[in-house]
Amino acid sequence: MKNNYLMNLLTLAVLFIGVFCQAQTESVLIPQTGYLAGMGKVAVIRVPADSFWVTSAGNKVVLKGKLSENKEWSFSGEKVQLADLSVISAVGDYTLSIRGTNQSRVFGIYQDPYGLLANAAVKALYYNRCSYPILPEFGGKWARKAGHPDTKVYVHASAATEARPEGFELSSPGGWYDAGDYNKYIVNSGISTYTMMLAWDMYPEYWKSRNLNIPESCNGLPDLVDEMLYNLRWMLTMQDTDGGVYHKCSTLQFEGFVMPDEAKNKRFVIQKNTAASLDFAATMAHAARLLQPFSKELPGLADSCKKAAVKAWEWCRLNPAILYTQPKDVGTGAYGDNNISDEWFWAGVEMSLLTNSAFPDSLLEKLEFKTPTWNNVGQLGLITALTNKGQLSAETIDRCNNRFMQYADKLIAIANNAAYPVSLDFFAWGSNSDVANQGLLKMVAYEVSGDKKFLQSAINDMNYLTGVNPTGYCYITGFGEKSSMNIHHRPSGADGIVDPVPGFLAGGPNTVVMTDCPDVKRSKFPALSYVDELCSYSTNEIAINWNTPLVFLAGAVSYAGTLRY
Ligand code: 9MR
Repeated sequence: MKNNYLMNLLTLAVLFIGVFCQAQTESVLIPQTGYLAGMGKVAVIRVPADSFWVTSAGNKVVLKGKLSENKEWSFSGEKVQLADLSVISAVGDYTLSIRGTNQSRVFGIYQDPYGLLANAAVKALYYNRCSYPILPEFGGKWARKAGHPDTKVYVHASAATEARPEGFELSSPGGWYDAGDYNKYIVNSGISTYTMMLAWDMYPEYWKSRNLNIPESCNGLPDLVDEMLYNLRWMLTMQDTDGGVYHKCSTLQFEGFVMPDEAKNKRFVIQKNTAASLDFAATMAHAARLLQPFSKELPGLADSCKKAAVKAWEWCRLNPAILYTQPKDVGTGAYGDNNISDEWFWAGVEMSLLTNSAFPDSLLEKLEFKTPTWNNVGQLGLITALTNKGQLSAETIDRCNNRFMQYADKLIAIANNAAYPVSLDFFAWGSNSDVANQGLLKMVAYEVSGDKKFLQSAINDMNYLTGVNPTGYCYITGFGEKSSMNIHHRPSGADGIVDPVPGFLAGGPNTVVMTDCPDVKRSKFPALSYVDELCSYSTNEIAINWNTPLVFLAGAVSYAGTLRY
């Protein structure tokens, strides 16, 4: 009896502490993997107050400061204030306390708060390899059997030609599973593979020394490049003999939440189209140049990429506007895109660098450049142009630079005015990847201009993803004290292991689909509308095109904190 009473009391106490701590955690938002030592650091405060103080681990007060004016963020329907902690630069653990409230939070300052995360973001792609067993020595408790050999996939009616009629068998093994589903899509693979290549192009010194403990780690190539190659090689299998490229290698409908080796439905290559072929041409053209220095380790591969790029490009010139339409019997990801002028621009830039063909000048003027996504790839063309200056005329570079920097400046202006210091002005499906891609653009702007405001803003983007956001989540699995746990990812859902596969960026809040978890009440504010439940395919899925900008950004800011300064 007495024991029962004590137990109840204990339970109540635990509940109370739980609720209390929760409230505390939510009121003071800090990046949960730590701040980067030598750079600016802001915390977002969600209780009204005037000032704050910071104590070091030894309980010494190291900073007293005023909070900024409060500002409203319409995306989360709240007013918040900022605590500027920038003057503290000594590595260590600290406590930030808000005067006049009982709110405080422990935070860390480190030389390299993003290095492990950068590694894990690449490793997540390894965990998502198709046709591949994840062995315990590389995958730890997330080891699993290989799934989807894809050595026999079938030509779908929508892709049938005389040479390859409906039902024709071909082999399309390897590549990464696109996301939480087990299918493989060319348009999404294009931007994802490119983003990995860009990370290598821009930060070779950083990436060449990173050991990710993947099976290829000792093959003499950088692990980042090895992981990229796993998807690139699959992409090569998706080209038809006439040069056109299939949209996807997919089952007719999504598989259930089972492990890869248990998902055995027939797979098809579906409908060639111009967007897929342009993305393919751009990616292969870029790869052909990137792989040149590795011709000893990878004999013939750069050449094969070049041939594939030229063939796809020629096909596009003959078939300039074939858009993907989802066949009636197919229900997997559509990735349909009705505006492909940005794809024409990106592929045009890559082809012009590869084969000395004309630069797509008219598109450079006409296009509206946006934050990169699978259906908005114009910026990738600008980035390639700006990072390969040598081969283009000074006048072309100037024009690319103007267009690119105009957009980068716009991002900074948005972040400077926003209550949360990020550049989002819309919450799309995969909003977190927009933050990551905006961070990527800022890092490119930083490299191009040398202006540190871009680096600082990219770091703020990283901090948003690791906890300085209205939900208080660190959106990267396996990192932070409150991180996404129940991602919409078939292996994570089916493996019987509590912890999700680590290193994945959850898609993030948005209000596009409010009904994916019918039993969960969703906030109408887009920045708060995130559900850490497996059912939430619209906010809690993971995807290769969301993880690769995280790879780029985490690596770039980790480089800034370590090798660079
Ligand atoms: O990322 C895609 C997003 O932009 C679309 O709005 C959404 C709905 O069509 O689809 C997303 O992509 C999904 C793809 O179709 C299938 N694999 C999972 C992708 C991430 O949710």
